[in-house]
Amino acid sequence: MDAGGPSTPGRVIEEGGRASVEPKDIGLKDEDLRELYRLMVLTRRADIEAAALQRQGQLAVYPPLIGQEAAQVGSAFALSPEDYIFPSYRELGAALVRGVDLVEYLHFYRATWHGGTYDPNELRFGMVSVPVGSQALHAVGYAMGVRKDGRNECALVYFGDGATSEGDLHEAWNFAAVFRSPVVFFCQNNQWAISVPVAKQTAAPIWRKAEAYGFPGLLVDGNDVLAVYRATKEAADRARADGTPTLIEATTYRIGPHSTADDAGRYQTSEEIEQWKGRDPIARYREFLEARGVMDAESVERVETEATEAMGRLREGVIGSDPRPAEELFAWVFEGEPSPTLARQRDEMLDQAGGRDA
Ligand SMILES: Cc1ncc(C[n+]2csc(CCOP(=O)(O)OP(=O)(O)O)c2C)c(N)n1
Ligand SMILES: [Mg+2]
Repeated sequence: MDAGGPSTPGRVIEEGGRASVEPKDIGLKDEDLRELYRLMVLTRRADIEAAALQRQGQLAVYPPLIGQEAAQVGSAFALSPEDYIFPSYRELGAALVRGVDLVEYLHFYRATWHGGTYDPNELRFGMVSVPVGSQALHAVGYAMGVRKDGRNECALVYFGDGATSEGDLHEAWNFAAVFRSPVVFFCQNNQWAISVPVAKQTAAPIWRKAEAYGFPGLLVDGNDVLAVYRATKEAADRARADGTPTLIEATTYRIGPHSTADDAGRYQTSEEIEQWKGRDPIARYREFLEARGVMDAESVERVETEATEAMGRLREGVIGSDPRPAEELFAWVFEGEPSPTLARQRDEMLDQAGGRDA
């Protein structure tokens, strides 16, 4: 795909709901188009629900993704089930696409378990990773293993614009290139890293950094779910075929605060937020679907009804979920017996917490 210059991100859905590419030419049938819409709506509703649960004291903290639904759903949907996703902390939408139980996912934000209680290997969706950029190294290491094993899979790692200032990303890019590791580096450039704007993060466009490491980089409109899908599909196919990594920069916007602990009104202007709300990825996609006759008011309403029911179950599940047994914190650090130091720390902690059932 021609990535264009930094001011012309790759796009499929044009003004007025027209498409510059036939969806079937990028492998999407009408039912896939409807599924993408459904997943984006469920993502938004779950995101709003999680933020509300935090306000009600049911979650300790939550980082909203509102505005980034197309970037997450379009990219996760483009992968094969065997491909492994390495998320940061903001990828509830990608988790949902993968079929991760969101109650289990939200255990992390309820502070009742570290990383979520789902099995990362079963759904090939790694644990929530908060140290910025660290998951890029995990993804490359995994992809190096995939290549050595000769498996037809790739890894996709999500990270933000801010993460590109971390050494971890640069090490990951270089290793991936030198060892031809099948990785898709998916940067959601949501314009902010907490209160630091992207202009203070990097002097050069993010997507162009790939060239120096020796693999393709491209810029895509992250609020265009079909453009994101196409770019990710091509990158994943290329990675599986011969181990070529790709860096995708998806331009989008963080409509909400960095997290529920942030006061974004201190640095984001309301004009900027309003401007990006006008580029809402779900409204834009719905306009496209309705213009093609793939969805109508009734099918749109059915998705809302399904989402309302799913959110009721999500609320109930989160509110009803208990802390995990404290000793589990120590259980899987080593395979087999814990080291003597770890066993001592565990026993001390359990004594202080009032016994093994604490
Ligand atoms: C190594 C490290 N440094 C600092 C932090 C604190 N921190 C958490 S998120 C964040 C900003 C990351 O911004 P970006 O990569 O753009 O991702 P976004 O939050 O916008 O999704 C920072 C500095 C951290 N978690 N880890
Ligand atoms: Mg960011």
